[in-house]
Amino acid sequence: MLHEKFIAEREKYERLIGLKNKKSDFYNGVFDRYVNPVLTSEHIPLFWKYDLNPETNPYFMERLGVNAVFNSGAIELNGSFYLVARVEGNDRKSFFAVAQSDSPVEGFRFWDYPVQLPDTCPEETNVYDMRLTAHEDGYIYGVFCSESKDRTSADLSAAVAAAGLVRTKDLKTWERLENVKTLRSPQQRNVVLHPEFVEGKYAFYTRPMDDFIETGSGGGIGFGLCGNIENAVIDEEIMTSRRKYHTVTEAKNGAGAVPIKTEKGWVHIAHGVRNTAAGLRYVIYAFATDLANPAKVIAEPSGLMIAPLGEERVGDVSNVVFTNGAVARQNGEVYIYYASSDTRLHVASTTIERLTDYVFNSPEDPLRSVLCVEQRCELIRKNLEFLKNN
Ligand code: BGC
Ligand code: BMA
Repeated sequence: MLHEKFIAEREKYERLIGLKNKKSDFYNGVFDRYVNPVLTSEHIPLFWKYDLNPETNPYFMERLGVNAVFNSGAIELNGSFYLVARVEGNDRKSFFAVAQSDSPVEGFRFWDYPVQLPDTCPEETNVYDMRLTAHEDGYIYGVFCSESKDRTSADLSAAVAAAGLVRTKDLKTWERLENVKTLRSPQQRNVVLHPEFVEGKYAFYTRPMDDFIETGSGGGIGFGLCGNIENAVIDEEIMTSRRKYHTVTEAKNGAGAVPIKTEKGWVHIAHGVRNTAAGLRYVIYAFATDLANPAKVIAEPSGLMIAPLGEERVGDVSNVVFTNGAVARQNGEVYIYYASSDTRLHVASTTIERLTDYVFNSPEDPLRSVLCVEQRCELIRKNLEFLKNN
């Protein structure tokens, strides 16, 4: 017999999955926001959380709750959209799970089981933030953060972050490769595999850091090459988008979605962090690198592209938006999956044309108030002139 509460909860769940999404009235010309998040903890199947048998669970009680669903890798395969989300149990451990839909903005349903990663590192405690790269070698790679306790420190919360690496062809069978090693950086998070070979090698965006939280001498988003993907060793990391004083990237920055190829360059949708009295504030920003030399920044519009807005501002880790996945379609549509406050996953939509226009034609940050005022006055002067004549 089914528990009556299960029947009621199942109806709620089906209503949620069937909910139609629509663009919100937010406007900035760069991207659109959608009203409903695409994934939340409520999207987790009931049979992942409850024991459905009334004999062993008479009160229909959650036995293994799920706290949050957020930072997700994203890919389109044969006309379906797949999100490999970060699911965080009530126990604070994260894991990956695939949700699928025919639409990029609604209807995502989790597969019956989460991803069971091959257990190759006994000391690995937590995994999160997978980037999915459809590489020209024919595999889909997943690069994620593999976190372990720092046994050299007396501090119980001291941790080590490394870049884990898996590959698959169907998102079902995952082959685990050696963690990516960067010889000059003791810690790594936010590592992304470039989709094409560069100089005949695999190319990674990295984020060198001295410590688990502080990037220390790490100057920004790095870039390095390696010959062997099965035992990836990057000996040199050169800097692409740098952290800068008094900008949105001052405390740290990191690659987000896999770079999107456009006629004018690779468009990167990354995150920038600054420190505040209220804690770290994460925003999303964009830049472009050269088609032939994907490490070289050729355009970087001023400031942030997506900031936490309204309800997005509040959650487990408030004042955070974060992306690690976008889908750029053949027809030019782009869907950016971004999570808010480490709690839920949203979608923003734009197009390759708009993104390119934004990245290449928005002014750069002149880095000082006095110059920023000049920059703005120039825009105002032109506009007032324009309005006089139109
Ligand atoms: C958390 C991540 C966070 C990182 C740095 C990890 O333990 O799981 O969400 O990005 O710490 O603060
Ligand atoms: C990090 C990331 C994310 C998270 C963010 C804010 O460093 O790797 O997992 O969204 O912090 O907590």
